[in-house]
Formats: sequence, structure tokens, C-alpha cells
Amino acid sequence: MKSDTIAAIATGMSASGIGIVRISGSGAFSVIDEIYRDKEGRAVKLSEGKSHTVHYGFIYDGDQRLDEALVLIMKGPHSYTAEDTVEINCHGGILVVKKILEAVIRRGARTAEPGEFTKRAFLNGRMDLAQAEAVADIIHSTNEYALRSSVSQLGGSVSKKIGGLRSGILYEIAFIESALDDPEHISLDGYGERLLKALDSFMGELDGLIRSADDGRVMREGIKTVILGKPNAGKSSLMNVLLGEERAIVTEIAGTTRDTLEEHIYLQGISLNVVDTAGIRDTQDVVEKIGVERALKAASEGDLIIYVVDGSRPLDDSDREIMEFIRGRRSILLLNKTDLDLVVDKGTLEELSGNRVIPVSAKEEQGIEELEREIKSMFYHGDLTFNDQVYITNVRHKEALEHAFSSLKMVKESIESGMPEDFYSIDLMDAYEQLGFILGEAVDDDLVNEIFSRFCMGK
Ligand SMILES: Nc1nc2c(ncn2[C@@H]2O[C@H](COP(=O)(O)OP(=O)(O)OP(=O)(O)O)[C@@H](O)[C@H]2O)c(=O)[nH]1
Ligand SMILES: [Mg+2]
Repeated sequence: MKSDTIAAIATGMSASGIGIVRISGSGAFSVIDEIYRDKEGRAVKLSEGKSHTVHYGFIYDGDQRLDEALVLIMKGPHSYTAEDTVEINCHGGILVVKKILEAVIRRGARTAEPGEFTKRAFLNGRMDLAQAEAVADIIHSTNEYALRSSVSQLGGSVSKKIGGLRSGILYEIAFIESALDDPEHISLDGYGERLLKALDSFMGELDGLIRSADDGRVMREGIKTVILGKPNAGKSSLMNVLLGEERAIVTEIAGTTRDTLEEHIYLQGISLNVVDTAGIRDTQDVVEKIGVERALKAASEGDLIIYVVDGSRPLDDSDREIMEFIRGRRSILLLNKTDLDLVVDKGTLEELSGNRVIPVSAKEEQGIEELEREIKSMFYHGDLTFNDQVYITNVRHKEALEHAFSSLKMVKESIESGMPEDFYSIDLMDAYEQLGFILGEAVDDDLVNEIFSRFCMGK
């Protein structure tokens, strides 16, 4: 496919060891031929060189030598974009890479849009849309699990799973169609029963994928963890212990924290977005009141609530209110201040809340490891294994899966209510198409542009 030639700085715009200017398109080699010279200063045509070779020399803009460089040449279709591609590795100064990019642009390339290299890879059939999206996810991964899952998606794990489901569905469509065309030779007797079985298996797989999206989202964005409790319970102290720094203000004055404060932390490879909140109590103070409302709002939107109880003071109405609030929500109870004489008993608290209670001392940093283990086991059942399990980390994919699931459900209903066979194939086809969207089949240009616009420059 003939396309215009694009170029961009592929490395971060900060002073660094190496900077890379990337060029892709049918004119990539003619551009480099005009600006590259070997170490003796002779113009050399890299376009005539072998693909996948590296050349040491200099980049010139006219007669001005811009920098020393290593130039990689890759001939299409054996490149990331499947087009002729050149990568200029120069010294990583902001000005020098900019000047090289300008020289490239002056020789006829144009500046690439964000994500345009990967978009070309997709449009040229080098990867499907799910794989292309994985590229952006890898770049934005902030923790081990998210990264591993994105790499596995790039390797085709999601695509393979979706592809398998699609061919199963397509088989059924083809069977129905040929039976309807040729009823003398292909009988549909008892087919409804057989199709029901197949549907159960398809829907089971879809359901598993849809449910994996919860873990997937948590993996990608981190577990939103909200610390809740009465004033002075030690919420901010806990936040600081988890963070490993004195981030939140801690004082013996009840009502110290007045607004929510969010920080990102890593625990053994998982990421948490921890929110410290204002202590819950009935108050006339306007500012504190707003703080309490925000605390409850954050808690209702969170994935996990850590309820901190001050074990050195008797439980009161505010504690009961919080226990009522967390009922039915994913939560962990901490009995704090175990370094003091406790007046609240662990067993009583467990009975009242119906929840497991972990004794801790935020001050002495006791019990924190157990809290970490508990969080991990709540969100990831055992160790995440990426060999067999596929995680859905993309909202778009999840929506398509849900659509496909409901289309298959309609097929089931049609069978159960004795509808004619051609009804089945309409909904089967719909499910097939929905799954195709995940791979990028028949998606419209606007969606493709939207997806790639979220990429960074030079990718
Ligand atoms: N002895 C002891 N004191 C603690 C512990 N945790 C917190 N404290 C003390 O309890 C007081 C209140 O701690 P904070 O962390 O500010 O409590 P908070 O829940 O954030 O309070 P508000 O922001 O007012 O809602 C401070 O004096 C802390 O030093 C603990 O485990 N043991
Ligand atoms: Mg506080």
C-alpha cells in the first residue's frame, strides 16, 4: 500500500542518552538518503542497503552536520508499520532530535499524529485492534500485573480466545444456512438441542471473560481503597505507613483531615489508589461536614474500604453508622492502636460487623503485612497466572463481549420458544460481528481515530 511518509520523535522529550527519530512510509528511504553521510562525510544511499541493518554515520541538514547517529533501516513489510521504516538513533538532547526531525520534515515527510505508526500497523494488517490497543496499555502500565496482561494481549492471547469463539459461532451459522439451502441432504432435526449445548459453552466462555474485566480494571487502574473511620482513629497514620512517608497530617486533634487525599502506592506488585478521608461523625462544622460527605462518596465509589477502629475508645454511634454503611461492600476492618490498652474486643467487633478483623498499630507499624496479604488475597485469587487465563482490561472489549452475550441469549430464547431456525442465525451473526469489533473488523474510522489518538507521539 502506498502511503505518505510520516516522522516523529519516538523517545521522551527530555535530555537523555539516546533520542530516536522514526520515519515510516514509501518515502522513508529517499529522506534518509538525502540527510545521511558515512563517517568519511560521503553521501551513501542506505536505500540500497540490506534490510534490518544498522549504519554508523552522520545526519546532515544541507551542509550542516547535526549529529553523529546510528541509523536502522527496515524494509516493508518486515517492520512495525509494515512500511519502509528508518530509525535515527542520535544523542538524546531535546534540541538535536528536534533539528533532525525538522530536517526530515523538510525532505518531504510530515509529522505523525499520536499513535499513527501503530495505526498503520493495524491498517496494514500487522496486528489486530486488540493487539494495537495492548501497545498503548503496555506504555501506560503502572504495575507488574497490568504490564504482564498487556504483553500477553499483544502476543495475541485475547485475539486467539475471541477468534476461537468466533469460529465456533460461524460454524453454527454456516450449518443453519446450508441446511436451509439444502434441506434434502442436511437435516435440522434435533439441531436446536445441539445448538443449546454449543451456546452454553460459548456463553460460559464469554461470561468468564466479562467477569475477568473486574480484575482487569483493578489491574490496570489500581484498587481504589478508601480509609474510613471516626475522627482520631488513626486513618491518616495508616495512610502514611502504607505510603512509607509522612504525607497526611497526623495530630491528636479529632477532625484533622478535612478533605479526601488520594495517593498511589504499590504493594507486592499490585497498585492501590489509597484515599484518606475526614473522620465520620455528626458535626456542625461546615467544612468538616463536607469532608464527611466526600468520605462517604469516595467510599461508595471505591473497590475496597478499610475501616479503622480506634481500639482504645469504646465504640459509639459513629462506629455503628460506619458498620452499617460498609455492610455488603468489600471491606477490611482494622482494630487500631493495639499498642495501647484496648477497650474494644476483636471478637465483639467481628460479631458486630460480620467481617474479619485485623489488629494493627499504625503507630508501631504492627499488623501491616497481614493487611497487605489480605488485600492481595481479596483481589487476586491465588497468584495470577497468565499462561491460561485471559484478562479483559479494556472497556470497549467488555462492552462488545456483553453485547455478544446478550445476542447469544436471544438465540437460546428463540430455540426455547420454538422459533424457526433462520431466527437463530440472525442473532448468531450479531454475536459474531460484536466479537469482530474487538479485533477491529468492520469498525468505523471515527472509532479507529479515537483509539489511536490516545497513544503518545511517535508510537
Ligand atoms: N498509640 C497509638 N496512637 C495512634 C495510632 N495510630 C494513630 N495514633 C494517634 O492517634 C491520633 C490521631 O491519628 P490520625 O492518624 O491523625 O487519625 P485520623 O483518623 O486521621 O483522624 P482525623 O483526620 O481527625 O479523622 C494521633 O495522635 C496519632 O499519633 C496507634 O496505632 N497507636
Ligand atoms: Mg486524618
